Amino acid sequence: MQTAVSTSQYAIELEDRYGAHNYHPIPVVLSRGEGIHLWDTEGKHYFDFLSAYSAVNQGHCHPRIISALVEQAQRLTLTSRAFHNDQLGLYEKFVCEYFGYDKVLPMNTGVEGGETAIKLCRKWAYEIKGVPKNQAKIIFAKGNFWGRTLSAISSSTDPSSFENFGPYMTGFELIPYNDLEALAKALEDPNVAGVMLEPIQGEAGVVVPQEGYLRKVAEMCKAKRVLFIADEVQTGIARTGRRLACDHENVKPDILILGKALSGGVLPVSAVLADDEIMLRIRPGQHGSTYGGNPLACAVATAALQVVTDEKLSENAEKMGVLFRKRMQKLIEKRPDLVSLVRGKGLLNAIVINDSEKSEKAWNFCLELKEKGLLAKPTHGNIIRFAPPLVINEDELMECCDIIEQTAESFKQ
Ligand code: IF1
Repeated sequence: MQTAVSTSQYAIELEDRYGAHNYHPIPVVLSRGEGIHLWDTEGKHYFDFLSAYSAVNQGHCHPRIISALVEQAQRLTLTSRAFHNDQLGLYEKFVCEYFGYDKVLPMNTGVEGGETAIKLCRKWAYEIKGVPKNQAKIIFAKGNFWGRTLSAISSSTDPSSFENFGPYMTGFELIPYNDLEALAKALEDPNVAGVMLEPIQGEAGVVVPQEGYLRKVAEMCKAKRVLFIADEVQTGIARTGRRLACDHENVKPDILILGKALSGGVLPVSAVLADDEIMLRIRPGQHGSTYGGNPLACAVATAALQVVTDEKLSENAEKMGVLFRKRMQKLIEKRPDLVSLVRGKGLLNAIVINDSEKSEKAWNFCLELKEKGLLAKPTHGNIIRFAPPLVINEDELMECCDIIEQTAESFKQ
């Protein structure tokens, strides 16, 4: 049985022949990762500036996380929740104390976290707030992305996410992101149960709301007895220079959704955190998942969070982010024809290529970056997200900025 493909070309051919065509990847076939480094099947080196969409904040194959994985994998990987296991309670205590909540509901993928949060919110609305049955409304922001399930795409404003997948989930309402007036208007409906937002919209192109937006959202929700649900699947776990992006404004969401880097990119682990008034609305047998809270995930997630603390990844993300945006600002001054702006927090940043949304420029720029040994991918059209693992040091960051600058200098389009 072949353990790895012989050449990149062969790998791509196999995927094309046998795999669903639900992605259009940058043409590179990766075979090894370590920290911020990736190598393709031919041994060519790359700096990773996507971090698997912020799932690899701790760096590829972090030794402490891998050893937690290997050690637990040789003992017990999955019991299902039909029985207890000796990892779950310890992990639940650790993660609740880490983020300051009464309880956690463990799931696997980020979108399952979103589905779980919405179920908790609706149930709380019917049983505590007194919203009439099946009338609960959840408010989302236009431009949101929280996954690919039928509920998630029912709140999407991106046709590539929802087109021809209807009919859609009801009870979802959309308002413009970063628009408090629109939120105030939407909150006049007494049946609103929750407002679910990304603190920074990732897929929309790293859209950072005005200072104080999250705090105002939380205050307005509280005043109307509506739950503020923060989707920190991409912005959480030190990515934006704080433990959570909500920490920039000292906001504690009523329901917190985590995923991706919760496991340091080793296996899918997500979590929904809330205090008892909300979390205890779900009674035994009313929600769950085969792998949710499995001992392997508990051991890996504990190690992944420990690494974030011990290696001060939030502080490093904050510091490196300032340096990165300074360098991109210089690039904008040199090549305003190519790059119009840089935005982001911590090490979740994006540059906007000075061209229409439909242009191929951002894609072609990423192909050039790949040739020069740096991997990134456009989000929408003309926006390139830059999100390296949070373990990157200043010298490495400067070297990567040099690559981006050299690519821009030689980029004629
Ligand atoms: C793909 C995008 C990013 C997320 C937020 C929940 C989820 C995601 C804020 C769901 C997942 C992933 C999905 C992945 C690519 C990536 C992505 F381009 F799709 F939109 F990051 F921006 N909340 N985002 O970003 O988590 O169920 O995937 O574990 O679908 O291609 P998941």
